[in-house]
Amino acid sequence: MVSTPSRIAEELLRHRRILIVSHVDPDGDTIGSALGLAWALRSLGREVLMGCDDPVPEEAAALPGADEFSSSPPQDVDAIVAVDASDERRMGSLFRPSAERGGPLIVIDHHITNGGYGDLNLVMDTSATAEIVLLVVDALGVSLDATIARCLLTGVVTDTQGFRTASTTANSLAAAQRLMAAGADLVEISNQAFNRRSLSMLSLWGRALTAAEMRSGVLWAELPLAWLPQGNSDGQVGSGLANLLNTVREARVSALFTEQDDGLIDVSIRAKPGYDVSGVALAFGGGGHAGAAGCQVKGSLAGVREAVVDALTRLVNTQG
Ligand SMILES: [Mn+2]
Repeated sequence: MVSTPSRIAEELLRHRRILIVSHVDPDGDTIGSALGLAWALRSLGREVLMGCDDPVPEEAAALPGADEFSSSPPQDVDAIVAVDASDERRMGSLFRPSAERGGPLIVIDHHITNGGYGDLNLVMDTSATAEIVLLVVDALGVSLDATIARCLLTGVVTDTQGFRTASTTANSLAAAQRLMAAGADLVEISNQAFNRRSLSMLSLWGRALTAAEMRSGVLWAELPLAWLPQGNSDGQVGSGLANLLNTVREARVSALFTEQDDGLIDVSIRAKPGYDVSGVALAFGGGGHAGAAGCQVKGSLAGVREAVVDALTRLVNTQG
C-alpha cells in the first residue's frame, strides 16, 4: 500500500517504543535518515531504538546518536521503521517476518526498485531518503532544530555526492536550504563526507584503477579479497571508488566488483545521466537508482564480473 507523509506520521504517533532500522553496509543517507527521524520522535516523548547490522560509516559517525546503533534486535517494540532499505533483506538480521512482529513495519525509501514490503510504504522518487524523512518530520508537527537538520542534511549531501547526481532536483536544494537555515553546517558535513579518505585506501584504489578495463563504454575494476585489509567492510572501501570510476569521460556505465569473505561478490554499478542501471542490479538480486545501483552475487570474481559486464554491455547497446 502506498502511503503519504501524514499517514506515516499518524501511524508513528500511535506507538510508544519504535525501532528504526538502517540498511546493511550503511551509508550517510540511511544513518542520517534514521537519526533525523529518531530525534524528531524523541522530541515528542517517544522511545526510539536504532538498529543496523554493520558499523556506521565515517561520513555519518560524528552525528549525534550515531553510537546508539545496535546489531541485536530489541524485544517488545511497537513499530519498526526501515529507512533507505530497498528490500527486506537490506534490513539484515533486524528483519522479522510479520508473524513474529508485534507492530507494523513502516518503510520509508527512495529506491525506484522498492516493491513495498512494509505494512505502510512511503516510497518517493527523491534524491535521498532524508528528503522524505523531512516531509514526515513536518507532518509530525516537529519544528526543525540543528540536530535533526544536521542528520538529514548529511543524508542529502552524501546521496547526491554534494548535489551533483542526476537525482538532484530543485526539491533537494529546497530541502537543503531549510536544513541549513535550521542550523546544519554544509561545509562541515561535506568535509566529513568527502575529505576523509585514508592514504592506504587511495593506494588500494590506485591498484584497482591500474588494472581497470573498458569495453564498449563499460568500465570495470575489481578489488580481490587478497588486496583488502582484514575486517574490511566492503562499502567503506568500494562506494567512493565506484563513484570515481563513473567520472571517466568514455565510460557510459561502470562497475566495481569487490570480493567479500562470505563468498559473495559486491557489485557497485554507476551510470552517466541517460542510462538506467537499476534493472541490471534488480536482475542480479539487488536494486537501486537509475544512476547508482548495486547487488551482491554468489560466485567467483571472474564469473560474476563476466555476467554483469555482459548485462551492462547489452544495456549500453540498448539505451545508448
Ligand atoms: Mn539513499
